[in-house]
This record gives sequence, C-alpha cells and structure tokens, in this order.
Amino acid sequence: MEIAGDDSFRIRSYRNGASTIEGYPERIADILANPEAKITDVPGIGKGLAVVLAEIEKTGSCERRDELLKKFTPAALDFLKIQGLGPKTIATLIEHFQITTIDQLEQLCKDQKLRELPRMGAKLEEKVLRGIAQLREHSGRFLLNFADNAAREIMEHLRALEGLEQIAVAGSLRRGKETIGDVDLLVTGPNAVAALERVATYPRVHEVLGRGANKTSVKLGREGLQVDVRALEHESFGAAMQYFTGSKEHNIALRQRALRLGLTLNEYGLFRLDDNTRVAGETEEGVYKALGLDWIPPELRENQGEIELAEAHQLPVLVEQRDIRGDLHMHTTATDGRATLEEMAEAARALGYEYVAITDHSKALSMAFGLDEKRVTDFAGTVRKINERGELGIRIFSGLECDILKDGTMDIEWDALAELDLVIASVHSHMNLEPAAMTDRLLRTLECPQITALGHPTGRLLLHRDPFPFDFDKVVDEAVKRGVAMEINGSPERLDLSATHVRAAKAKGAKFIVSTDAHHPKHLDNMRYGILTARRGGLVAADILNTYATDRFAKSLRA
Ligand code: DGT
Ligand code: CA
Ligand code: CA
Ligand code: ZN
Repeated sequence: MEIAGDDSFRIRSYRNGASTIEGYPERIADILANPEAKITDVPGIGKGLAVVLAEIEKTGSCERRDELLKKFTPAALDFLKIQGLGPKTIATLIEHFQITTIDQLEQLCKDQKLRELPRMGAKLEEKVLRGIAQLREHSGRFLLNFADNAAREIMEHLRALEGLEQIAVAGSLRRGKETIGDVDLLVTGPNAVAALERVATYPRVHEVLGRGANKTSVKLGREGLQVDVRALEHESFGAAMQYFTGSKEHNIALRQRALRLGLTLNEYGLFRLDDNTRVAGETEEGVYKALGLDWIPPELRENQGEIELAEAHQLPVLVEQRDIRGDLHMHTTATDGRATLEEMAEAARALGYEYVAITDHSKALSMAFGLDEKRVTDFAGTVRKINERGELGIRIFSGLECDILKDGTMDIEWDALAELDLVIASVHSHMNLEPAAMTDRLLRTLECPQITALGHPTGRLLLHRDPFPFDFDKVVDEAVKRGVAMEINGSPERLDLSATHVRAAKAKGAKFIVSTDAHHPKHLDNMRYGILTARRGGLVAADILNTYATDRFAKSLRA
C-alpha cells in the first residue's frame, strides 16, 4: 500500500490493526464466529478493518491485497527491506524500469541508470548498493528470540523420547549472540540416534536437509531456520559441547594451546599427541581444566582475551538473571503499551522483582499518545500515592522514556521531569544526522540533570537498521562524568547497546541498566536476552544499577 501510494491514514490503520491482532490474546476467527462478540470492540479495529477481516476469514484474502498483487510482484516487498530506499522511490523505479527483483535493481545501480531519473543521482545508487549488500549479509540470520523459541520447542518435542540423557543447545545460540545463523543441538543417551528420526517429525519442520549416521539437519517453517541435531557418545559430550559451542575463533586458539601442551582437541575429546590416550571429553569443565584453564562462560568465547583471563583465574563473575531486582523500561496503555500499570506491576511481581519503573513515551511520539508535562506531573503524583498505599506488592518508580528532540533538548520541561523518579532519554527521530551533529545532540541531552540513562543508545534494529553513527567514546565519557547510565535494551529487535559497545563503555567506567522496553507483560521475559548481551559484554552485577536492592537503587537515583 505504501508503494502504491495509498492514503497514509489508511496505511496506518492497517499497520495498527495488524499489530493489535498480533498481540491480541484471543483468536480473531473465534471473535468473528461468535454472534455475541463484536470485532470492533477489539481496540484499533474500526468498521473498515472489520469488513476486511471478515473477508480474509471467509476467502483467505481481501480485494485490496489481490489488486496489489496484480500490480506488483511479491518481490516488490523485498525492496522495502533495503535500507535507505523509501516506498515512493521504489514506486518510481518499478514504474520506470519494470524491475521485479533485487538483482535487477543492483544491476541498474551498477550501470548508473538511476541517475537518469529526476531527483536521483550517484549518491542514491551508492546508497542502494550498500543497502543491498547489507540485506544479503542479514538474510539467512535470525533474531535471538526466534531461534531460542524454536530450540526450546524442538527440545520439548525430543524430550518425549525415552532413553535420552542430555539435550543441549550449542553454537551461537548458547553464546547468546545477537543474531543466529542456525541452531545446534546435541543429544546423548542410549536412544540418542532415535532423536535424529524424531526431530524430523516436529510439526514445524518444512524440509529435512540431510540425515547422516549421527546428524540430522532440518529447515523450519517458511522462514527457513536450520536446526542441526547431533547424537553423541556420553564420553564425548563435554568435548562436543566445547567444539560446537565455538566460536570458531575461540576453538582455533584453544586447539593451538592444546598443541603447545602436547595434546590434540577435537569434538570427540582431548587426547595426548604421543600415544592417543584420552585426557578429557566427558565434561566441558574437564576439557578446560586439562588445558590449564578455568571453565569459560559461553558468552565470552570469542577469543577476545577470555583464554588469558581463564589461565590467570581472573574471569569475571558475570551477572546472572537472578541478580536483577527490577525492570526499568516498560510501557502501558497510557501510551502504546498493551497492559495497564497494574497488570505490568503484577507481572513484574510474579517474576520476583522488588521494583519496576513505568516509563511511557513523551509527547513527541504523538502517534503513541505520549505524555505532556501535565500528564507527567499527574503520573508522578499517582505513583507516589500507589506506593504510599503499598497495594501492588511491589515498589513502583515513576519514569518516562523522554524523547530527545532533533537539537538534543528534552521533549519535556526539566521541572516536570524533576517530579519523576527516573528518566530514560531516547532518540526516536532524525536518526540520519551527520555523525558530528548526532554527537553534539547527545552531548546536549546529557546536560539535562534529570536523566538516569540513555535508552537504546545507538538506535539499531537488528537485521533492519544499523546504529546511527556518532562519537561513541565522547558520549560515554560525558555520560560517565555526569553519572548517566547506558541502557542495554533487551528487546530482541534491538539488543542496544551491543556487547561490543558494552565492553567499550565498561572500560570507560560506565554504569548500565538492563531493561526490556516491554509493551506487554510477556515481554518482561526478554530480560534474558538483555542479560546475555550484558554477559557477552563482560558485565558483573555491580556494573548494573537494577541489581541494587530497592533502597540503594532509590538512593542512586537521587544522587
Ligand atoms: P551461526 O550458526 O552462524 O550463528 O554461528 P555458530 O557459531 O553457531 O556456527 P556454526 O553453526 O557454523 O558452527 C557451530 C560451532 O561449531 C562453531 O561455533 C564452532 C564449531 N565450528 C564450526 N566450524 C568450525 C571450523 O571450521 N573450525 C572450528 N575450530 N570450529 C568450527
Ligand atoms: Ca549455529
Ligand atoms: Ca550449525
Ligand atoms: Zn524507545
């Protein structure tokens, strides 16, 4: 619809409707089938969409969609995935060149044909080529939560089998990498080989890619995530876990170390070079120990100094999820969240948290019905009353995810911000500034004394949008000087800061918050991914403000 130039109001209503349906607890088909229920009672579904939904339920499609598919090939949607190419430009290109594939578009750019069209030039051609290269890099990789959920479901499917001892995750998923190429599972036990059959019967398997003596590879669903399942001998489990967890770089360094010690390391075990005696292999700890190393947490296995630390018994005691005492970034129905403050608080209490901060959007996000000064002040008062009455069984901190305006100033007056317990300052617009301008913008933001943390500080969306460029070191130095924490946003689409940035910021003395940016109670579980990222960045509990007990945390806010 965007490419076809449909009415923007209509596009937005489809978008909102789709996102409501995605998160809605009931099935839309059930509501439509129920004569007692009205589909227009679902928030975000108006009369227009109600008609469309009924049509889709009845015919599997709708008129507008069929028309669009006649006009454009489904591949036209791929053009929208190219960073820096908007729907209007896409429409022009399709109309003028009749292109239907990304390869054709790439050729046009290489042949410098785009510049023949008005308002298009060499710069756009370069940008599109870069966008296509990025898209190819991203394709075939999956978000961490997508792979994680698939792995859990398959392991559940395998668990129904008798005679398995271990079913374990290895590979990049075990290392908690931000995106996953394929899922690696290892299975041991007297019946391990039967697991190689059983995995092919998992309902979401789309295609069996290969079946060997001790390995099956399958592809899941339309998305095509690959899962490798390997069956192993009990005595090799540790060595296989070590080998298939990787990373490749870590493994190479480890194997060289083994050779220096007169040993050889492979997926079956650690053996002496001279007479082939097995030295270790049943457990991972045993393998590392025999190499003169402490066991290394998977998240650190990237050959970035962890082997040296393990040798010197100086590995950090990485933060764990149970160290977290509260979630500090979440939205409610006051803006674009799907649950009320009470529901979010109850979900957080059920997770065992001592406190939560509610941080709805500020008014610059008008589409999300962001808070203005008056609503901010009222909200702070409401939270004070809730805490006095103590009725929710969990301490609430009044917060705000305050927009950073184009010039770096805050979207909300400082006086109003001062009423709140905590402020997360985030960029949601004007992300294409020159690096120097973006740096100045963030430095100016840090001048506001009410800010607790910079939210999703680099603005990246994994597999979708790169971080906006700015002088990261300079901004972190200033944040450290002013006592502003950096957020590790645990939303699996973001994981922002990245582990690399976390490491760099920690080296500069930064403090962090790890939070979920939840828009629904179930999103609070994304803390898991934030913690994996923190661990990959080498953080210990003391680096993270929301590991503090309530009083200490509250005091840190006032300071
Ligand atoms: P991914 O799947 O791209 O997200 O990343 P990984 O790390 O899961 O890579 P994958 O699935 O190709 O292989 C799993 C592990 O197996 C990898 O982390 C280390 C080990 N591995 C694979 N190929 C090699 C290799 O050529 N040499 C060594 N030393 N290890 C390897
Ligand atoms: Ca893998
Ligand atoms: Ca693999
Ligand atoms: Zn945000």
